[in-house]
Amino acid sequence: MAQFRFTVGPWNVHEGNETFGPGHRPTIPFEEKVKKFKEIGMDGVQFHDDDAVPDMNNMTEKAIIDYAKDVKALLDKQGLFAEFVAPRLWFDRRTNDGGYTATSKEDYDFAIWRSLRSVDIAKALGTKKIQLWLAREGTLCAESKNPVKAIQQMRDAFNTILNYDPEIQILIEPKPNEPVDKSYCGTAGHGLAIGAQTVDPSRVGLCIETAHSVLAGLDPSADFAFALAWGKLWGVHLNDQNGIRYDQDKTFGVENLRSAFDQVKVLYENNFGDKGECVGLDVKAMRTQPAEDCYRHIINSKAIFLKLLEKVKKFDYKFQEQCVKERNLEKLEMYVIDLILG
Ligand code: XUL
Ligand code: MN
Repeated sequence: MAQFRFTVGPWNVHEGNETFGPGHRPTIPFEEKVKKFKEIGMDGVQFHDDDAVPDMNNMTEKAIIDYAKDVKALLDKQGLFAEFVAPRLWFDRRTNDGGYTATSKEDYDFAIWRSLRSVDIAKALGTKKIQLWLAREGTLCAESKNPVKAIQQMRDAFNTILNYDPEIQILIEPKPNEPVDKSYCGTAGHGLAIGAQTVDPSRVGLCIETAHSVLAGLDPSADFAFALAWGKLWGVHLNDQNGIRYDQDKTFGVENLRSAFDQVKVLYENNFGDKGECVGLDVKAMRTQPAEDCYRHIINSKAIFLKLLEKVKKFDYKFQEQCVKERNLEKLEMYVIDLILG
């Protein structure tokens, strides 16, 4: 029986900034966010490396680990765990044009340095999971890179991380575009393919995000199933997305309710969570949301997930079987709609 544990990252409570305007909500200190996460029913926290250790570029490797240990104590105090650490390779000027696929050796080395520090931070926080959102691994200008070499270089970077610590696991979070224009590793299939080329494919899996599947023109629940079929769905980022446009990170289920139902269904049917996998809610509040209620999107995402879970548990497999036998999929479809609406 699937037991779901919910996680979010500090970036999921943001000031409301977007491309066309700055944020207008005040910045909430990390410690306050963590306390609130517990209050609203989260079980764990997701981290970018510098969410855990803010000034890490200017710190020694030992100081980074010590700082991360203090963050672990803070989590322990709240009864929360760390799900993963993700090296933030999309911020720095040096990784503007890719980290693992950088065209300059210095920039590549910086990306590796940050990635290995993420491993150190993960260990200090008590997790084995390194999540790689390959934000800038691709091109803004196709002719600027040798694509074959760059993709092999990305595999080399994964190998360096895997070789650095024999326990560490990599979760690739694929996304087809944004901020990069043309991604080299845009889908679950790409993630698994590159994982299979590493020194230890058994330590490379996936975190699939609803919106990223939609952006690739794919169905999120089918993407989950694809990873589940090989035991590779090690995390999910649930949210919602209105078609192929900018990445929206909407509250789970608000745009495509039936798709959200199917996502919960496939997770439930396959005991997602039994091996410690978490239901990550990678959602962002609308820019209009007032500061006094700026966790509402997280609260709603969990509530919608649990409401859909109740519906999933009522799914009549006998009726489904009958409809399939009769080839009466119109009948089955109406049943699903009635179940969701009922
Ligand atoms: C961006 C995205 C990130 C990652 C974590 O599209 O989903 O928030 O999940 O770095
Ligand atoms: Mn995400």
